[in-house]
Amino acid sequence: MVHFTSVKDAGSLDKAVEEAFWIKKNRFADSDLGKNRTALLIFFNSSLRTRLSTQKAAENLGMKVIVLDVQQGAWNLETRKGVIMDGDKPEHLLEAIPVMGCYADIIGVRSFARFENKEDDYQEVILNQFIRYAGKPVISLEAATRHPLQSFADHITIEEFKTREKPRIVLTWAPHPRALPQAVPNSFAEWMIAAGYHVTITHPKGYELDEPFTRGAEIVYDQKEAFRGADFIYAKNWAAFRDPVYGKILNTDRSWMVDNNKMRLTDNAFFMHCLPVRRNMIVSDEVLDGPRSLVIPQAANREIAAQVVIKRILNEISKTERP
Ligand code: SN0
Repeated sequence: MVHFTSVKDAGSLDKAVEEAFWIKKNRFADSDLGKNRTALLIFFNSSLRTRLSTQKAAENLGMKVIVLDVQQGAWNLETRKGVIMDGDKPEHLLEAIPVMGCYADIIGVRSFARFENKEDDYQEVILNQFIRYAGKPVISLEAATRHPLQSFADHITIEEFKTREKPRIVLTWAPHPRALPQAVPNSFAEWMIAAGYHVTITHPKGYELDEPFTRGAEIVYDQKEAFRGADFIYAKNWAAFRDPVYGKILNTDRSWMVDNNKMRLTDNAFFMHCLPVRRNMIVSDEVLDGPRSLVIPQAANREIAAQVVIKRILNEISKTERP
């Protein structure tokens, strides 16, 4: 594995989960693997879990970690190509990326969809510039269209809690006051389908996701119908994908919130969310604080997912460096 940006970079998912379970029990078994190596984590957007869990995972493997929050203290970075830089952005990504590559063995990047230009977002312009110009392995810490470390952690969590071979997973849209990216639902759907689970997606009309991510899932517009028989409910808000309303909020229908009444329609399902979650918008307190909520185990598995990915990359680096 050279870069990690989607489920495709995980290879066999059975093996990835098996490796995750092993690492969970043997977190410090490879604490020399990353000796004298540096992970640079770059954030264009806020973070709590991703920042902490990725740093922790890299440190478990003996790496040194530098975190750069672009909003706080770094030069404001120009990302558009071919512009005259007479505005408020003193440095271009085209120099910043190879410079960062000089100081790091692995680069993690968080860069959300900007909702300014759908093509730029869906072509992953920023992430791909890192891949092209850093000269080092790149890990997506949530890019414009995917959040693969989250989906991997979600997969590990489902494997820990499932009671049948192929559980019924329901991804439900839920209301939110702001327009949020499609990265988490895209990536979750894509990963769960690749894992071979039975996947249903429910959302109000108009919130259809980009089809390549959801191919293989059943789309049900009636949320209650979708919840029947579910083993896992995964809630998430996202803004519209389709033109001409890309990145817009179409509907804030509060009746889509996940509450105990809806959870009763399921097969005693677990509740999942990637966090941060807006209480009593996305999900009621009673569900989030209830016995079937998995949001904390999911977050705990972020460290494990990141450690599997970083370990594989470190192994790859040592292989290629060997004479
Ligand atoms: C991000 C998202 O992609 O939806 C990160 C999720 C891991 N979430 C937010 O930006 C939430 C912001 C808010 O105002 O609640």
